Amino acid sequence: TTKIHSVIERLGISPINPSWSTGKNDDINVSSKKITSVSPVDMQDIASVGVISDDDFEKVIRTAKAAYTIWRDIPAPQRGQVLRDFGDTLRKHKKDLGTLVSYEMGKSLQEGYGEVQEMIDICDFAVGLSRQLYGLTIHSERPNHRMYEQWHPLGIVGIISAFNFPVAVWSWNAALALVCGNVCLWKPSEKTPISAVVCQKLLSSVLQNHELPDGISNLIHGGAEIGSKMTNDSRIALISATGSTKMGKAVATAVAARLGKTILELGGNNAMIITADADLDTALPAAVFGAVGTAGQRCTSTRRLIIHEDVYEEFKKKLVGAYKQINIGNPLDENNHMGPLIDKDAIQSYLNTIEAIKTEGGSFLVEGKVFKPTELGSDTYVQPCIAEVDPSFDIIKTETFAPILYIMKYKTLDEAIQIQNNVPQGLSSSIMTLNLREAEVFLSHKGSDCGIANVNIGTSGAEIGGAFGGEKETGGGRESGTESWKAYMRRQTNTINYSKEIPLAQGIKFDL
Ligand code: UN1
Repeated sequence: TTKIHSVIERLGISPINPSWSTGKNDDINVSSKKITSVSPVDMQDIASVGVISDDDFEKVIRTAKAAYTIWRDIPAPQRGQVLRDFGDTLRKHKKDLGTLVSYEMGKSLQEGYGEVQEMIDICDFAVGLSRQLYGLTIHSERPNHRMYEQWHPLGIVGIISAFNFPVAVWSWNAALALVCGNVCLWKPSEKTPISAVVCQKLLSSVLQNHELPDGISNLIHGGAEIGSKMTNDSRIALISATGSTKMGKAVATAVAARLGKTILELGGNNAMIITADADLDTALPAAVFGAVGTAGQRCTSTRRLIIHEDVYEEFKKKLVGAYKQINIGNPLDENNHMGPLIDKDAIQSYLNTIEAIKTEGGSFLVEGKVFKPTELGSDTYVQPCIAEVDPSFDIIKTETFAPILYIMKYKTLDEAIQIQNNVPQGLSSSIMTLNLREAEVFLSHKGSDCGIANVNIGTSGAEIGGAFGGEKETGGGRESGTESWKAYMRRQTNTINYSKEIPLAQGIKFDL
């Protein structure tokens, strides 16, 4: 705790932080409701933020709109330089910010650092992208005409982020949205607002060094009511939301009603298929990290292992052995693999799911339980558990954000793929095999139906260079790499006539 207090001091976190920030201007609305961030590590209060009032929300939107008219005029490569400086700032603060993320969210210190590394990586990506916002040229069917398409920014991009990646997921959205010429309005999870306060401070200082106005990056705080204020506000052109499928459906409905744009990154129910031709020694750490990393609270966490009957017993034994080696405890201690769940509600859904597994007839290879490490005053630590289930169970079709791993048996690859796809979600998937045919079938159109399909690596830990997101109830959005940037821009098709005629398309004659 002395260590975390010096980190909090170095990062300049006040005990009470403003309900909003547009840059150097922010405000503490003393009468506003407060959200106190409590660390799941030891149940200590970290700091508080205010909930934004209606008047302040208007103020923030006004500032953002004004900033947009300036920011969109700055050439994209120069906007890229701002992101480059932000990346360098993050490099400087990686340890401190990573430690805060670990303490506020409860993920292991290594994963806290890893999250900041993802931010640095996306900044690098954004710098390159700032010179590559390419549009196509098209051959016109008319003589002496030229067609092309160009990409323009949208305006205000709203970012609603989840507790499990309190900083990285924001940065994927913000870095691309900003390079594309948009301004951002971020509402972080009310469970992890302090990490967001620090990110906003760091980015604001970079923007100020470039003598840019307030309103390019904006932070507001609140719960679902503020989220719904954003989704219903037609001044926010795009809402990029990460979280549960339930939340995503509410966002999609509200934004669709005003014909706005969304990027949705929702629940996953990710499976690993372990075939008879798998290298079980690599499958084991991949499966265990996928299932217990971030205490099973990644949207890419491995929730289901679909194991060939010939290697089932052998792998089961290895798995149970590996679970005995997992150290659970204070995530700031680098010897621990796994920290706590985020809060009491998460514990409740962990327990409910365990009950549901038992009701359906599942049996536990490693039993789940809640416990309280003696030196820490928190009781949101759990034992990661493994349940043997039948693929027909209902419970395995829902995502529980906890380290509960289902294992099941299969005979043929077709059957394994059918089991893997037979859930409403479609985020990440993987196959462990040294058999080329099996791997290629899994990656083919009749294979995995997920947005992410891996061979011989696990379901979690995607790199920022690829487009990140999934199908079906995962929401269909893509963030981060390849062409995800296009979702933050509007496409405009331009046809230019440099002839002295006015020929019509499709050969239509219109003689005057
Ligand atoms: C999430 O859980 O919302 O692929 C994002 C991964 C990380 C991102 C997860 N790069 O596991």
